[in-house]
Amino acid sequence: MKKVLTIEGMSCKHCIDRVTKALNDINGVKSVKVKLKNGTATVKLDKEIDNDVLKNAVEDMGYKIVDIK
Ligand SMILES: [Cu+2]
Repeated sequence: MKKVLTIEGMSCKHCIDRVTKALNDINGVKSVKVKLKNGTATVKLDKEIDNDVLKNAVEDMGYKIVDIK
């Protein structure tokens, strides 16, 4: 299972690392691939995770989620 997060505010490799770590730390997240150019994070999940959990993890880091598919 997979979700694609569209994130506003990422501007450099440091941002990629922070977002990747924040998402990886969530129980049930198997892998995270952030594409800076597209402003997206593709998250592979071991189990269903509520969109709010993903959103809060990223927004706690100071970025903004504009879409989750
Ligand atoms: Cu940055």
